[in-house]
Amino acid sequence: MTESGKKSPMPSCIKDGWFSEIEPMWPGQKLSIALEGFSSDAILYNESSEFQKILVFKSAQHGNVLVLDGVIQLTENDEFVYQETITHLPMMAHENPKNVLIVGGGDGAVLREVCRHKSVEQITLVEIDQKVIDVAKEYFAESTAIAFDDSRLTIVNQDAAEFLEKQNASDRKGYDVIIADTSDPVGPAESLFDPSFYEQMYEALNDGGIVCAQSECFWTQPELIENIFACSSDIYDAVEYASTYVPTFPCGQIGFLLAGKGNGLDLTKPARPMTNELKHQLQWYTAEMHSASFVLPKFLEDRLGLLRPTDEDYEDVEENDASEDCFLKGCVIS
Ligand code: SPD
Repeated sequence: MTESGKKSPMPSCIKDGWFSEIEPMWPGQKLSIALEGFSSDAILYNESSEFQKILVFKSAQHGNVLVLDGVIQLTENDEFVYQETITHLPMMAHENPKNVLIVGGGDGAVLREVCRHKSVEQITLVEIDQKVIDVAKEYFAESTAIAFDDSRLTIVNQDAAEFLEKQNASDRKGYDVIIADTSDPVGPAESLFDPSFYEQMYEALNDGGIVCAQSECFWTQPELIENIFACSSDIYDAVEYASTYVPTFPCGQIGFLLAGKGNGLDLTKPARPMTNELKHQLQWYTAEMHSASFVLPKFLEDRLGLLRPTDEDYEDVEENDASEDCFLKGCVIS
């Protein structure tokens, strides 16, 4: 039933008890997830907000699933991978993050992860669609939407590009970390993939500040990634691309653009040790995972123009050396 009491039409992405994700950004493929009991009774919410179609259903194997405009945003079963990666990469690459901006993130999961950091004093969450927050509080109350009561949080319902433009024109203090937890660049998040938004985020950072933005799948969107990486390299002082695995996202893969303001930043390593408390709370992120996220396939490194060691960086060892190791600037590679 809709909120006005009328029966909602069955969404076209659900047929015979299966949800199928079909999107022109990834033509020729569709991930399908079974509804619990293969029944439309498992549809928990199916309404259009001012900005998008919002669907929540209970799945057979993946817990509750949040879908915006027909695209999976999270399943309760695997969401921790994406949320921990997009959050703790920038939070741990920063030495002491105090003021954090979350762009989007209405499901509350990035907020949940940011709140684990005791150094944080202020969190601003700019979500254009309050309905996503309301739906998350109702249907993801025990998984993603558990930190909306945190006293450090301010919620703003506004387009994040407009929000930053206005804020940058004022003399408000900047952010240490900005996390752009957006949907795909179709619909309400389109403006958040524009180079001008990357400029706005740079301006909104403190010195030493770090941006981490959802940056799509390298199998389906390599051009978009290449463009965002190139434009960010013109704007920021340090730029990297990280990748992780999310089984219910297209091709099971999603990437993140990390970019920093200031000299001497190394985004590819944690800047400090994790507390034992944080270690125990997480399921995916570790210091090793942090570095490993930046190991990319050769074709993507080539597209992004990332420098790899050349043959001249290697020295062959003596032919009679039984180990046949070679040496790269002091590292042994067997
Ligand atoms: N193609 C799916 C990209 C979804 C990214 N947003 C996920 C939001 C989870 N907090």
